[in-house]
Amino acid sequence: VEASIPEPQREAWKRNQITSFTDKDGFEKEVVRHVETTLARSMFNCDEIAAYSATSLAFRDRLITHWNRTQQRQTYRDTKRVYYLSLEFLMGRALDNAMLNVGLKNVAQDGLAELGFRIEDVVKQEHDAALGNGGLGRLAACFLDSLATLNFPAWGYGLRYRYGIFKQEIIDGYQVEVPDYWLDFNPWEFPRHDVTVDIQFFGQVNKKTVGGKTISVWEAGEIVQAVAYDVPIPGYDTPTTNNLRLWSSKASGGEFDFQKFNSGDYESSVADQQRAETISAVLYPNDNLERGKELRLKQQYFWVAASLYDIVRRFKKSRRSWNEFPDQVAIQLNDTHPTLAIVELQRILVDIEGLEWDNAWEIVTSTFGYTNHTVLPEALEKWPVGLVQHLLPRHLQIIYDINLFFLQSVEKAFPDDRDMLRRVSIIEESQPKMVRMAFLAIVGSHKVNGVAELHSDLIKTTIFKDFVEIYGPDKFTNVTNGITPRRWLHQANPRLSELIASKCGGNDFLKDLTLLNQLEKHVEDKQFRKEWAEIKYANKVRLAKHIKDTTGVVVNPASLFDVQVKRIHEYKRQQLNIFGVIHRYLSLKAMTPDQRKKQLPRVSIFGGKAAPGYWMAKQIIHLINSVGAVVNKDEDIGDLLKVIFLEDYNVSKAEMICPASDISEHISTAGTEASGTSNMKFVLNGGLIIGTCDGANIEITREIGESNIFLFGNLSEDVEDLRHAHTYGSHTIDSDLDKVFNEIEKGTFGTPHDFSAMIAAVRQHGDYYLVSDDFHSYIETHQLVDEAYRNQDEWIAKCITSVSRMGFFTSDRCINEYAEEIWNVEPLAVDRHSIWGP
Ligand code: HBZ
Repeated sequence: VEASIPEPQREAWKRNQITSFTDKDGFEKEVVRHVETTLARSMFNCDEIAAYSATSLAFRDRLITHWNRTQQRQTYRDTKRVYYLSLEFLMGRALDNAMLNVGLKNVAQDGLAELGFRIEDVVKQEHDAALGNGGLGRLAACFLDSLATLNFPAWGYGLRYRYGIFKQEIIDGYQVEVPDYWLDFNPWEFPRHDVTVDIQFFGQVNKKTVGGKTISVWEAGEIVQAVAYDVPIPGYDTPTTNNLRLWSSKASGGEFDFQKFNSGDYESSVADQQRAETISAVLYPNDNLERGKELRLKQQYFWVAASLYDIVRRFKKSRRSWNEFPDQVAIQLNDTHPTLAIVELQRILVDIEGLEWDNAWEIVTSTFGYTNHTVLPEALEKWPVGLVQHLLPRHLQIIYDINLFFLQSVEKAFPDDRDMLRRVSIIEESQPKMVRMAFLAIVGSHKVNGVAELHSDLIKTTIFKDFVEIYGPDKFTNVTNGITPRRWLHQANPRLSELIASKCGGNDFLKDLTLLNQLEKHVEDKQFRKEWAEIKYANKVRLAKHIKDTTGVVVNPASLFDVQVKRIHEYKRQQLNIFGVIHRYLSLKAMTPDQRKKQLPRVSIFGGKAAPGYWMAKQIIHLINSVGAVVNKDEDIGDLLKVIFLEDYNVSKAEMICPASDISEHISTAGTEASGTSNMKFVLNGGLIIGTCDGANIEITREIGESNIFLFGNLSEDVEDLRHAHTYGSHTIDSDLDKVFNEIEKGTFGTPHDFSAMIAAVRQHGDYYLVSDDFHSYIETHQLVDEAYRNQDEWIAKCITSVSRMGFFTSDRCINEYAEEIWNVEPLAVDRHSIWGP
């Protein structure tokens, strides 16, 4: 590459290489320069937002130099790259993370202090990048951090939503959604107006004969432009800075159609423009629910087509033969949302590049891997055939051909099993007919993985059982989820991170989390336990302050903090938790004052968003707030019980909440939560968990030991029978739960009618989520929690032991597993000292 540039010119560029700041003075210079030039302000009107902006710009400049060099290095080496396609990247704030990953937070802290600012206040000015719903989107963000940290040549591809997940306000105990317009000032993105792709929709397919060969030509009905916005992703303690490319939609041909405009058709020219821009306007706020909206399908194709165009363009630069494509490119599908990429690549290879079908299909299936995140039937994506036909006529033909060849092969292998063909067909023969995206993703990929052991076993024995028979078990694998310890320990809990470093021989554990096992030999160290406990207490004080500031409720930081924060969903069973809280309240009320004095004070903390259209989830939020309104002002109860609902749970709130928890709740009906990742965050921050035998809870138990976790409830293998019994046998409700329901119905927590559907779901509608079946065991286990917490010394020992055994749950381990088992890619070693060279 370098040789193509004349020597003198190259020398001039090298002579003027940008050098990034490395110390306080250099940092301050950059901040002042940005305040005075980029922001056109001065020391007289530099507020915290300006200080945030200038600091971010200083770090951004630095990242960009690293980013450029990383890209040059990767292009020069021409090695295989990973492309992670995800409709969601729940990144949270970038500045704190960037400062820590490049190892200059102390420098920035001192520099900002000299300029008159506290770094904590500056960092808080940043708006979360909230381009995701929950676990799936945050997993993608953790993966980007690990990919960069481990020096993998990797890109993320997503959508640049103008509105991220809505902001949640609680008004009169109800959730109210407020739009999240976050792009006002975003120093972390680079618009690439030179990187645009035309994306077509609608239209029809025509056959043409070219050189004696008949080919299909898709004539567009509408064209929308995709514009790239790049976000640099810095690795921890490495110069590798990868790229997250987000696509934004724009009307093709610029602002609006001037021909229409000039001919007086203003309205329709503006409407065209708006229709185009709507595609990347908003993130759909549903988690684990598919609603089949046309705009959603448009988003998916828009993003997938732009990304593939980009990937193919990059591949073509190397002038390799198409058969080498899978040696250069691995594409991972984060759930079924990007499944159209399979069809699009087949279309590019066959229709545009002229490859034979079978040859193209071999390339396609060797390129893709598919990660499944759910077994819930309502979350499995299906699109009406008619809708696909209308929007993407050529793609529907290709889907039918993929299905035909697939079914032919199945028929050959299972000649006597007609029903098998119906069951595994990519086209569901329903009214209307539907395209089953998960089946398409399986057929078009070489590996399919679940996200925790139980989940990966479940998909093999339930929803994808037939495919295991067809392809054999090796196509299906497990990669248990993980989290990045950089954000979820080092950034969220700096004091604990520092204490750990002091016992583990420095910060290396942040890159090799198994080094945490060195903590175990210090468990008996009294002074160490004391410092550990002090840090937990300080984190609780900080959360208590936040609770006071945002809800007005005063909580005692010496209480046991019991936390459940995650999206509100019946399967995650926040209703079980609040029913348990009511049970505790009733028990306390029934005690004499003397008995009460012996009780352990507790704060039950909830947080999470309900999908705007999920009525039952919203009722659950309302019940939590209604219980809080009664309990929190009950003078008999005082500190013994407080019930808090934290508004607008998001990544930056999680960074404050996880370090402040004593016990957190991961209590989904067994077999429903694919993995869970907040369970890992809470344990890593020195909290214990109460949970069901579900998702990654099972592996956490295996790692940290049964005595360090509070497990309860029915097992997944018994769920089906229990449900069957509810519906067809006699269904008796747990007597303690019945008392809770009676109290709600008495009106103790407001108008009983508001909560009648929640109660009916258990009493009359078969209790699908087994709330009653698990209630007794749940209440009993919480009593064990109380007892354990009374012995603070042992409690702390449990926490330390657990943390020391959490090494497995780093997303670095996950990424290495994907790299080895699915992607077949190697990291690109970096020479820290050579800047230009390979
Ligand atoms: O993915 C979650 C799983 O529920 C959780 O168990 C797992 O740990 C996590 C990471 O693997 N799934 C989601 O968060 N799913 C969504 O947010 C979602 C969003 C849009 C959809 C469907 C699901 O259309």
